Amino acid sequence: MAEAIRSDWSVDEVEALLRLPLLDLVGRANAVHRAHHAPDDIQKASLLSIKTGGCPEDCAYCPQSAHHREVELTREKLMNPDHVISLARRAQQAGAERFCMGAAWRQVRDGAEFDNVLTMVRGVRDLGMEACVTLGMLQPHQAQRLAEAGLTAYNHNLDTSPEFYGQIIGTRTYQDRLDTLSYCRDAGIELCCGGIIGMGESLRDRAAMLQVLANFAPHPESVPINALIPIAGTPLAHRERVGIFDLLRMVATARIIMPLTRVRLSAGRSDFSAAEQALCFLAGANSVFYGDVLLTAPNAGTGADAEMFVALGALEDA
Ligand code: SAM
Ligand code: DTB
Ligand code: SF4
Repeated sequence: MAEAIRSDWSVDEVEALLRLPLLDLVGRANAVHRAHHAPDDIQKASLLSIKTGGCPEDCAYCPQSAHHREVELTREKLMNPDHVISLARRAQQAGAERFCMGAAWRQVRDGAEFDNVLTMVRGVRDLGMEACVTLGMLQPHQAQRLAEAGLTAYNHNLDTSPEFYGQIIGTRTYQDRLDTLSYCRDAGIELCCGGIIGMGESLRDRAAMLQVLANFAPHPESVPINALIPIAGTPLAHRERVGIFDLLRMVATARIIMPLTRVRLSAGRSDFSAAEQALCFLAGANSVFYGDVLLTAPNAGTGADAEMFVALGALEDA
């Protein structure tokens, strides 16, 4: 019988999972995965930056922060809804099931720009796609309006542990993040909430972040696991790239403690071979960002992904 879904994990328990012998960890994660999901169901989510750069927040990893003046990035104002919807249609034709739109805002302000985002959400839903947005902090009435527009999910990452957070972001608090997440939950919007590894955090920090996520009741419906893309001009530009086994441990542990969640291989995926990604799918990852770019950084191309999905599929008779 499948074990109960828990929301009372301790950091010690999560850290113990992260530290298991790798093959035991992956084996356990695979058993949980198969008890709750079809093993070949991998969601494809396409990303679009609808407003790029010039963000007042100081997130150390992010090329879109106005604090990192050395980053080479062209700022772009909010895109026109018709254009966004036409790109969503194109992503759908390429096989994406979810369309995620990101704006480099600290918070949403009521007015014409927010109204345009609501138009984008309605347009994406009218195509029959799932719609997700990530717009920074929200107030309760804004979450309500997004829900009324038909938004499927709101992306708002915790990024790291409560203890390490202050080393990465100084312009907002962990509690600010938790507040926005609770407004979304109250409005009936699914949560897409995860984090980044490879920013200099300890294994304990990784465990602590996963513990916060797994103690939401219900769990976030999607948990993106990002491997830091060190971007020139950001304070984290010189961090070493995350290795596959660190990513695998993170994915497998997330799967074990959040059995029903979609665990998404997110930023940094293009550094890993199809075989390495296949290990992550075995360990319970069942979603990817799909398309040639993430928000501003390159992603695994759709060509390489098409090859990978063919290789992962059933063999046809020659
Ligand atoms: N401004 C909104 C916010 O912070 O919620 C939305 C956009 S923000 C770019 C979305 C997420 O992208 C961040 O929370 C972070 O997890 C991820 N991200 C940004 N830059 C990254 C990088 N260089 N490597 C990995 N993940 C990154
Ligand atoms: C998430 O967790 N990762 C995505 C999405 N949610 C919005 C963004 C990754 C951004 C990587 C850096 C860039 O493209 O600028
Ligand atoms: Fe980047 Fe979002 Fe932080 Fe702004 S709030 S700097 S867009 S991660």
